[in-house]
Amino acid sequence: MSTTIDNGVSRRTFMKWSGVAGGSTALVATAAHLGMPKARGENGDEDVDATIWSACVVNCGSRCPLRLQVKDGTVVRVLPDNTGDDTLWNRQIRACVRGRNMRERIYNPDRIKKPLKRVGAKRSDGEFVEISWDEALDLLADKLQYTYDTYGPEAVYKQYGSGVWNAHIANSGGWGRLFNLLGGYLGYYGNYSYLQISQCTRYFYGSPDEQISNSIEDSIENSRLIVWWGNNPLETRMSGGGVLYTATLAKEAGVRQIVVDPRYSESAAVLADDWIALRPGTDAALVAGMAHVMISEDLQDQDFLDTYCVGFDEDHMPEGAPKNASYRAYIEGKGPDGVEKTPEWAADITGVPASQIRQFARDVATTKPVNIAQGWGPQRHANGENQANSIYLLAAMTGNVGIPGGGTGGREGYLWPSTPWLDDGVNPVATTISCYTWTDAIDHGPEMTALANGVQGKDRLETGIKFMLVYGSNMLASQHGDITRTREILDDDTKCEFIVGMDNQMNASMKLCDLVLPDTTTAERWDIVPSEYTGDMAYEIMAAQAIEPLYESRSSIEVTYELAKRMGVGDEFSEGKETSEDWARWVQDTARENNPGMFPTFDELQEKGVFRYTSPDGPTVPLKSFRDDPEANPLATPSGKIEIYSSTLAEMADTWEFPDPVAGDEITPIPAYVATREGPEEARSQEKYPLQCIGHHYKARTHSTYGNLETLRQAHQQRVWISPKDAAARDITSDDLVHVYNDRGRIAIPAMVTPRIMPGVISVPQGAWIELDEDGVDHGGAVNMLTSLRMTPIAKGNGQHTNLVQVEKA
Ligand SMILES: Nc1nc2c(c(=O)[nH]1)N[C@H]1C(S)=C(S)[C@@H](COP(=O)(O)OP(=O)(O)OC[C@H]3O[C@@H](n4cnc5c(=O)[nH]c(N)nc54)[C@H](O)[C@@H]3O)O[C@H]1N2
Ligand SMILES: Nc1nc2c(c(=O)[nH]1)N[C@H]1C(S)=C(S)[C@@H](COP(=O)(O)OP(=O)(O)OC[C@H]3O[C@@H](n4cnc5c(=O)[nH]c(N)nc54)[C@H](O)[C@@H]3O)O[C@H]1N2
Ligand code: SF4
Ligand SMILES: [Mo]
Repeated sequence: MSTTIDNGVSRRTFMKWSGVAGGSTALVATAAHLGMPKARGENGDEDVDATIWSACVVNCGSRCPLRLQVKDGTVVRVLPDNTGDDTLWNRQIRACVRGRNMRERIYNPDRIKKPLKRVGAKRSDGEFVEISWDEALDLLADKLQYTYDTYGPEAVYKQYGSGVWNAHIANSGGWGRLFNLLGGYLGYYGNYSYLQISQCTRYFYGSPDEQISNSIEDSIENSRLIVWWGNNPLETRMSGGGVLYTATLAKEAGVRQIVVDPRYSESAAVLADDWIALRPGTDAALVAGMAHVMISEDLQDQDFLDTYCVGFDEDHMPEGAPKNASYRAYIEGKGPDGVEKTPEWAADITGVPASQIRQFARDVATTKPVNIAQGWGPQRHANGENQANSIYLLAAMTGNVGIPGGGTGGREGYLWPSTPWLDDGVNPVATTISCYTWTDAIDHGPEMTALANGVQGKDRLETGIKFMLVYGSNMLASQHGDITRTREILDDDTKCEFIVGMDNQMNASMKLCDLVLPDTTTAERWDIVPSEYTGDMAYEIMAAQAIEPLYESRSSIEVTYELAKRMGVGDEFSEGKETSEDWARWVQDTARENNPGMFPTFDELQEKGVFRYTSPDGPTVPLKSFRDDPEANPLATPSGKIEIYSSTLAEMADTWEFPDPVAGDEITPIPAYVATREGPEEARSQEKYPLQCIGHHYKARTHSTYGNLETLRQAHQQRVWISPKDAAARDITSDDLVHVYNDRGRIAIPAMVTPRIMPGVISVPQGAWIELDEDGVDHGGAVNMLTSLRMTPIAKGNGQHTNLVQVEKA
């Protein structure tokens, strides 16, 4: 008998009784409504059997401990961290509204209960039968072996997925280790978070990844100004252990703060002394306008530029560069385009008044030191690479790089954890694709080349993706671009022949798989959880098993071990470790071995719950050694200096191929402003899709995770931000149901009419759970119905914030 897997609680029903559309008189969802076990009172240890240290491990950029109180084998209460205090270096790592509702995720009706096998004719039919674990593992082993035998390891793909990113063991769940033992798999480079900045930084700073800036701990002490550039830490770093807390302390310490964002974000509202509202995708033009002011008023740090950089002016160009190719020539209108980049020129593109550009330029150039902390919103655009490099450039022009209180123009710095992740071993396959191009690799893999598609390690792919693992990921149907086109590609099962998913919630991507495996939640297994982007206070959290696995769920590391045994590599896989607890002990023992005298024992950590540590070198000041002695500590760029003009980029501009180019398919050796497909110019030049649509990361969810919690759906509604001007032109008032659409898709979503977003721009909080109707309209409000699969020019990445749309009343 086949069953269509549904979400359990009907969301439409919920929308009615919670008053989402009306925006008032919301009922509070009770445990009984949600089908969860009864909760205990608010506080204290009375009447519970145990209080167990656990954690929220989603990829929100922070991490939080949770104390799970258990009674009769059930989690009855979730309590936050109670170690530490309110001081900077010993701060309490208080969980946000999401983690505190963890019970609702553990006991959610969407939990996958048993292995499921597709029986629908098409993947998108979403029809499954329940099967046993034995059948599931046999099927999986067969398909995997068949793929290796028929197509070779390059046909095996492990999909990007960040749902368990920061648990040392669950992160890979053993899948990479297993595939490596079996012959390897096609890897990807970069990530959806910061693919563009991670690829372009190597040309600017010579760093193989994004170049972080000074930490906010350093800024509290030493900065006179922090510029949050396309950066919204109050919403994207919500843990009490992270930047939400340090940024607020910086505010209390009197450090001036400016936010550059098309939206008056939570960070703008709470932190900012000034808000610079610009059109999305135009940051490089704003920087150019500011550079014009600095040059005209001689405010740039010329000594720094002369000593540490190449490419700023004609006297400091790398050998072989053409005349008038410097950044200064570009600003003064002496470059190939012949256009002077005056504040008025920049105002026309960015929407920021010229007077404000002048003032902002003077502020940034004359307030010393300043930490320009760049978020990843600017680089998630069709011209994301130049956006990111232009913001770096501003830090260099003002001489803030490598000094206390200053910064590189990258994202606020942190201390990377010293605890080890599960060892995946070495992938025998060297070929990789950009993480955004897997739909291409399924659709027409063998046509993908190094020069046109960014294939690395090989000139051309030999085969398309034939087998795909989707673990801790909602990429197939929610988080990748262009949901409708992606579903079409996946529905053709002659292309990707087998898809296996493993999750603990029946998300929309699981519904597109051929085999679905029920994972445990963190509460049902052991792990060790490291901090991540939490600033200079790093920590580790004990995530102990609090309850037995629900239903027939099994932890991934135990499932991959079973599979390894079936496929003849059991011993190599386990090296004596069989359970999640064995592996958690291995993490702690290895951390202790690698860092003598530093970490507590496994048993001590189980008692303490949280262990905090800091760097003996003090707060993070990146590139300090380069600043102190550039001869002795050159950067890894060809010149050893900061390359404002990059000869490597110039060469790529000549050799890389752009088949069927659109506006923006262009590489420039300097961080020039490049007008792209679906940018502000195009918005103005036609009437069909006149609004720029971005999709900010939202406090209701971490991407799609927590998106099926009724409590959070009530607390933080899914609504599209639209300015009063654009709303009035369409006769829209707040809470009206509107349609947002373009040629790629259509969503139905309530409006939030607000002056907190600039005219001409709308924002759909990203990550909503899709609810497609028969016509392919999404009633969940998922922004990726509107986004494009087109790659950015250098990184071949996800310009998912670059979209043009129209909005109309439903
Ligand atoms: N339009 C647009 N799209 C975007 C972005 C954007 O800004 N705009 N942002 C991009 C970014 S930065 C990212 S990182 C990606 C994120 O995209 P994803 O990595 O797909 O993140 P989630 O949507 O949170 O999906 C994570 C999945 O992991 C599951 N999970 C949680 N815990 C466990 C567990 O213990 N075991 C298993 N097996 N699964 C678990 C969750 O249930 C969820 O289904 O989205 C990208 N997509
Ligand atoms: N609550 C919550 N926290 C999260 C996540 C989540 O989903 N929810 N996701 C986590 C993950 S995986 C990541 S990668 C990070 C993402 O962190 P970011 O990528 O920094 O987050 P975004 O919201 O995409 O963008 C940050 C800000 O940039 C603005 N912006 C968009 N386009 C432009 C532009 O062209 N120029 C400028 N100047 N600003 C622009 C947006 O309005 C937004 O306020 O957040 C992490 N934290
Ligand atoms: S979502 Fe992030 S900030 Fe919130 S509880 Fe989880 S780890 Fe902490
Ligand atoms: Mo991300």
